[in-house]
Parts: sequence; C-alpha cells; structure tokens
Amino acid sequence: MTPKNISTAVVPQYSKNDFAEEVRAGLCRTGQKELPSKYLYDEVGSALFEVISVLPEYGLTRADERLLQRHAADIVTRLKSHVLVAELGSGSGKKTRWILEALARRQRTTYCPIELSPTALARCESELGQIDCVSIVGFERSYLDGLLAAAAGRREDDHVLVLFLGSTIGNFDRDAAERFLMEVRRILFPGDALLLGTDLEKPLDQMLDAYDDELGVTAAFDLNILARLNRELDADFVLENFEHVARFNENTGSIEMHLRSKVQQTVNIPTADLTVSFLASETIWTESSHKYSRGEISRLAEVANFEIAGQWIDHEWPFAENLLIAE
Ligand code: AVI
Repeated sequence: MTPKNISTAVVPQYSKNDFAEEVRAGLCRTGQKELPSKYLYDEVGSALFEVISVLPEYGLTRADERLLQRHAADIVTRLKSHVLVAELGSGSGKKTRWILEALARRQRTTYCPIELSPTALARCESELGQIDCVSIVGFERSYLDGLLAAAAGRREDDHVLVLFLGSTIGNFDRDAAERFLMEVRRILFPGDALLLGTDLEKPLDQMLDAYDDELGVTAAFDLNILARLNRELDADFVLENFEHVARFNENTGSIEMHLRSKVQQTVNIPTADLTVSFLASETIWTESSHKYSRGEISRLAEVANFEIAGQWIDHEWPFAENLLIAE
C-alpha cells in the first residue's frame, strides 16, 4: 500500500569528497586514529544496527520503546495543543508511532522525520504513513538543517516537539552534546519541547556486553566501516587483520568502540589519496556512547535553557526519557 500524506524535501547527502577528506583527517591524526561514527551507518551498517537493537545484551532500544509505549499519553498531556513533531534521526520510526497516535487523538498532527539516509526516511514514511490525522513531511538533511526547515513550516499556533530518541545524544562527546542542545534551543521558541532519550549509567559488565555481544553483530557493525572504505573509497583493508574492541573510558563516562590492528600493516585508500600504517595493537576509534546520570541530564537541560517537565525511567534497563520545555 502506498503511504498517504507524505512529501519529502530532498537535499543531497555528504559527497564522496567530504567522506574521503574526513577519512584522511581521522586516519592521519597524530596519536589516536579515528573515523567519524556517522560513517558506520550506510545501508549495511543501518541494517546491522537494527539487529543490535534486538540483541539480548543490548537493552537500550527495548527500554526506549517500553517507555514511549507506556507513557506516550502522559507525555502528550504535558504539551501545548497544536504540535508539529520534528524527529532528529527518525530511523525506522517504529517507536514514534506511540507519540503520534497519542497526539493524533487530540488533533491533526504534522510529523517531520529528519534523516540523512533516504532508505531510512522511506522506511519511516511507510511505517508511519498510515496513521489517521498525521501528515508526514520528510527532510533528507542533517539534524539542524532539517530542524530549521521543519520549524519554518510551523503555523502560527503550532508548538514544535523535537524528538531525539534512542540516546543518539550519547554518541556526541559531552561538550558537543551541550553545544548541540543549545543549537536546538536556538531554533525553538519558548514553550516548544524536546523529548530526549538518554541511556543511563549501569554496571560495567552490562555496558561492555551491550557493545560486544556474543554473536558478534556489534563487531560486524564496527568492521563494516572498513568494508565501506573498501567499497566506496577503493581501500584495501583486510578485515581479518582487525578486531572489534569495546572499552569503558572512565574519564568521559563512555563506552568506546575501537578496531584493533592485529598485526603491523599498511593500507592504501586511493580515493582519499592516502597510505596509512598501523602498528600491531594500534586502534582506530570509531564510536563513543556516553552514559548519563540523572544529575547530568538536569545540568545539560539547564545549560541549554530548557526546563525538565517530566522524566520517565525504565527499571529493567536504566534509560530515561526526558521532556524538556524551552524557557
Ligand atoms: C545509535 N546509538 C545510540 C547506539 C549506541 O548505543 O550508542 C549505537 C551503537 N553502537 C553500537 N551499538 C549501538
């Protein structure tokens, strides 16, 4: 069935040149080599992430979904009427259904999923395109550009509700998270809202297992970034010469994913005009996932000029849904 009430504003994704340039910068760094985590999410990486989200060791997505399913009605009652929903990184859109259905019971609602991946956007649109009284306007853009464009479409009596779910904020370092929320706040008007999902601190073993599962799906997700460099930038990474490592960084309160070179080796990446050498045991840092305490969430909200209007915590898997209202 074709989804109804859908339109998409398309702006191209980052170019191959940007990709090559960022890879070059990350792998030429003195000290810790790194690759930007956004490049984990091509079509293969996004599909592997969907599998991670149902692994027994990774409770984060289930906690997020449980909270939204149980508390959507309560969350919605704390919002002003006439809401335009803008979701940053909507993914499949599955968990957003609870919020949209609760809003649509009150009045017609416009939903603006914002995604860089056209595939993810199309999936989200087909997942949510059939909800009565919900019109979808998708934005194939980066988070802030998309939010700016979505908010510009608000009608006079609309309030914007930004959804930033799944603890994607945890993939920003703490300063960048603060700056990002300040940018979001700058686009909003007083009384607008942000529903922010944050994964909370938990026992070390549980955190490590969540990012190094027994089946090796997270390892495949991590290694896929090298496979992607082979596919898209003609690199010659030999994948079995690297292994996935998850470690906790106590200074930053984050789980870090790294790819460790098992041997001393040299890799060519012709499209990035680069030859890079690795020592045995040297790593490429690919992602950080910051874990929050409740106190840190309050501080983050305050710094970005939001007031906390509600907080719901899952007790099976420590995770918080935080409703922030722009002051
Ligand atoms: C998307 N993000 C919130 C996930 C996380 O938990 O940081 C990404 C992920 N990386 C490995 N497993 C999950």
